[in-house]
Amino acid sequence: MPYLSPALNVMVAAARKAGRPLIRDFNELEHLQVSMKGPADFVSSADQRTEKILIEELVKARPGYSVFAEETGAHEGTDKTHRFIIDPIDGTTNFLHGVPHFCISIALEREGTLVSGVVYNPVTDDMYVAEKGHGAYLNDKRLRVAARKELPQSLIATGIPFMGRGPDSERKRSLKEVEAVVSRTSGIRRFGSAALDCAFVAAGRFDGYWERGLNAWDIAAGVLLVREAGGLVTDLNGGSDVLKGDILCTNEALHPQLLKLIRDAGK
Ligand code: 2AM
Ligand code: CA
Ligand code: CA
Ligand code: CA
Repeated sequence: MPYLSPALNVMVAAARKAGRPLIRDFNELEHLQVSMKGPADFVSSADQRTEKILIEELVKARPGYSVFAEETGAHEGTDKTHRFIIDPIDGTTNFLHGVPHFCISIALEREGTLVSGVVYNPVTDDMYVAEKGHGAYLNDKRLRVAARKELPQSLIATGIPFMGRGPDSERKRSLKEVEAVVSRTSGIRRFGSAALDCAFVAAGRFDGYWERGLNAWDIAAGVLLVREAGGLVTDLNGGSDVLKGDILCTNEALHPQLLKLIRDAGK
């Protein structure tokens, strides 16, 4: 059974509560209001309502904690040491197209360190949790990153900058990286949810995952899942600035090989 700290219990309960209406929305997509934050950057009434429920539930249980969430930004609490980082729907494009691959992502930081994380897919009812020092779980099952050591045996996930994210030069660099990785591995997957990509690495389904240009809310919970499953997470310089948005998650054996492949391709 997973170890659920009191805070992680609160986060799991909030994700479940917000997940129920989200499933109803997913089954009635035609009733949603959808607007655009930028080119190909959609937000729906489901993203906004999910975020509202999550913040209400979390702040009710932990008054004073700060919150940083995709749709409403920073909410400064009186407690400066704790911060929830929330992505109400990670994979909105999938959600809006009826593709059942999206999730709720909630992380908790204490003094700038990630201590608890939840990634919840309400369609499959898969609840991924991690608590610093206590491992990562999918429902009741302890997670461990894959043990594969060779690139040709590895299945690697990524995200390719969509229209509107960053300049063309960044998209070209990502496509060069994709070309390098696809030609040296068992293949690439681009599923469209950064948090679930991390969760799949933690579960040993994907051997690695990299992406550039993300935000902290996309990956905060996922980073803790991978670390607690025994994986290695760095930025794409090999450093520890992982919440800045350029990320590589994999096991210790593949990490140096993938990092070199990706960096050499982008030069
Ligand atoms: P979002 O669904 O919360 O916006 C995958 O590349 C990541 O990029 C996802 O975590 C997704 O988070 C974000 N993203 C934002 N806009 C996107 C788009 N138009 N297509 C794909 N991913 C998008
Ligand atoms: Ca979004
Ligand atoms: Ca996201
Ligand atoms: Ca989102």
